[in-house]
Amino acid sequence: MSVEELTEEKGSARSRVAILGIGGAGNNLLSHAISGGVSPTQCVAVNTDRNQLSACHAKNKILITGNSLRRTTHDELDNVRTLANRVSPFTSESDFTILLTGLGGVMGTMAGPAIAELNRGQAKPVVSIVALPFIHERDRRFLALRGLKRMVESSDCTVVVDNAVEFNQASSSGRGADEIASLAVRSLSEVVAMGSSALNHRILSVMRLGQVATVCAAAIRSSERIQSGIIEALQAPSAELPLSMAKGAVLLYHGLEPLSEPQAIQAYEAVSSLVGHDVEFVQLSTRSAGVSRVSVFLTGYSYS
Ligand SMILES: Nc1nc2c(ncn2[C@@H]2O[C@H](COP(=O)(O)OP(=O)(O)OP(=O)(O)O)[C@@H](O)[C@H]2O)c(=O)[nH]1
Ligand SMILES: [Mg+2]
Repeated sequence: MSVEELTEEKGSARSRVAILGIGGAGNNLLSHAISGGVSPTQCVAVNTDRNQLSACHAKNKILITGNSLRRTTHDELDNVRTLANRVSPFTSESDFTILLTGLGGVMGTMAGPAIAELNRGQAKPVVSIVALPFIHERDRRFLALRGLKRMVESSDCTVVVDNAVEFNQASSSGRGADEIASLAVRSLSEVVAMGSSALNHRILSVMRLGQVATVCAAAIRSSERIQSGIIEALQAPSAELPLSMAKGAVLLYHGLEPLSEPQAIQAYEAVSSLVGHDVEFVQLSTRSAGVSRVSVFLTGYSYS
């Protein structure tokens, strides 16, 4: 068993996290995360659509004008790179990037990977959280899978949230994918910002076990019920990937009190028994006065 509990280290330099939302889905998911408690000042919305951009709650906004994204020549790739460069002033001060986008449209599929690559080129990790189109968007799903290939090449880890999956969380907005993506952003950004560089290194090493990850979440009545919460969460991962192929798990718990060591071990045992084998495991608790929640990133999947 490889359980590793890492606790918040006081006094160490905090990481600064930039959260980017690209295109329509990216902007919506960003607003969702901000409504859930993410600070708008750390968020940057990028879009070709002026109305979507102005509706987004992010503090920083970049409007991409013209239809330059629609052509696909080599010149065009340079263009996408230039667009990506416009993001740099907003992310230069941060040392971790979370990128949110939908794949299958033009903006997110073209500019998302380019922006991820550019940020990562500056020696900063990039975790992308991408929404895949609904089943009825057949042509878009095809495009999205091609976009996903570029996204995984450009990111340290790509968390897939498939709109086609039926989520078990009764979501207030009726869109489980939005709820789970926004919870993933909130919990990851909070944990990265509060942790030490050693902790972030450990989280990243588990996320980098594969190119692709899923995320699962559930509300928990009390930390005593952590095992049943994990069972509930793992019933509905954000993409249809077999649990048995996961190699790692990053467990983030939000509750009144952090998980105790025995509870953390119970949590690990629940994850490993559902996956069917031992996994690399890191868990971290953050305090929250609201409803207790657990999110589990299952990592180690390859793109194919
Ligand atoms: N979960 C979720 N998915 C969304 C949302 N909006 C769009 N999507 C999905 O994301 C895919 C891409 O759509 P958009 O983000 O609107 O596309 P875009 O990147 O802005 O690209 P263009 O508008 O074509 O330039 C769609 O096929 C939808 O399935 C959203 O608010 N939530
Ligand atoms: Mg759009």
